[in-house]
Amino acid sequence: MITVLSGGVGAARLLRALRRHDADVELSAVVNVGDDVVMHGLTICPDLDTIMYTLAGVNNDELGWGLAGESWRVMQRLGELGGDNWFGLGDLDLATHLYRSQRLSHGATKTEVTRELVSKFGLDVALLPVSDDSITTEFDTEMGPLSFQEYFVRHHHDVVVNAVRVRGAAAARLSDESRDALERSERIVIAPSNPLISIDPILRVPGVLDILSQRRDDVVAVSPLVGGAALKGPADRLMRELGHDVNSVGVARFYQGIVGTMIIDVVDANQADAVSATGCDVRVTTTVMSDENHAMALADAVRS
Ligand code: FO1
Repeated sequence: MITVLSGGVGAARLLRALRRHDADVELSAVVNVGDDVVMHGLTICPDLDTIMYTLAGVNNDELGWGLAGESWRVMQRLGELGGDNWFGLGDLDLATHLYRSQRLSHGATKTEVTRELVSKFGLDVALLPVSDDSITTEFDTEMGPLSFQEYFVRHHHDVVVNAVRVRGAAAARLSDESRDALERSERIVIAPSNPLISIDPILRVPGVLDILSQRRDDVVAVSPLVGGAALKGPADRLMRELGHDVNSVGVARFYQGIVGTMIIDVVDANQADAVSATGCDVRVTTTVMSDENHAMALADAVRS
């Protein structure tokens, strides 16, 4: 069994590669819920949905979120009515949020609803919200406090961030399913997701750090920075603004004590010694899953 600590796109691609690499391995993902948001009364779980849509092969590759072949009639009409439409909910995507929200309002947990959706999408990967309790990532910025999606979508993550807060994480209960996956897996992988806003909210849930530090030799992290830059999103900018080195060494320091092996990109081969000096093994391979061969190479590195 392999369990992947997951944010959105990078984790989705890694999970897809791991599934293609070995059709039989038991795969699960412990997924960040700090980006989750209630909009128009609907509960939206961007990381869970990005992974689900990607594994089902129905994701919108250009946008990196939402569904392929999407239309936007509801948002257009909402705008005409003067409603908030800066957070784009496609007509097809809305069905997922309606389904989830109705089930939650009837007392189902996020874990249960996700299991139902995963089964309806015909997937054989267990997608596990790290907790069923409310966890909300927020930013202190030059504009004042912003919610995750205000920062990320409304302001295009183009605002100086002074601090990140993960409200609710310290009091959240690690779901039984997530705990079981983390304890039972022979390999735990930290996906090439944003360490500060995708992985950290998972690490802050009580119990996760203890399990990872005890199982350190089985934990492999893939650096999301290549040549000092993130492939997508604000990881590089946030690392700089929050005082971390903006390279794989900075990522390795962030994960110090919980990771036995860091996988860094060939572009960063010259950082291998400095990464290793943080106290972990280093594997150098291609980490950019730009085509099937590269994705398989990364899956190989993660498993070996
Ligand atoms: N990202 C955007 O950049 N613009 C959007 O309008 C947007 C809408 C959206 C709707 C549903 C969903 O599941 C995700 C959505 N995202 C959108 C992506 C998402 O908010 C972020 O990429 C993640 O939260 C960061 O991991």
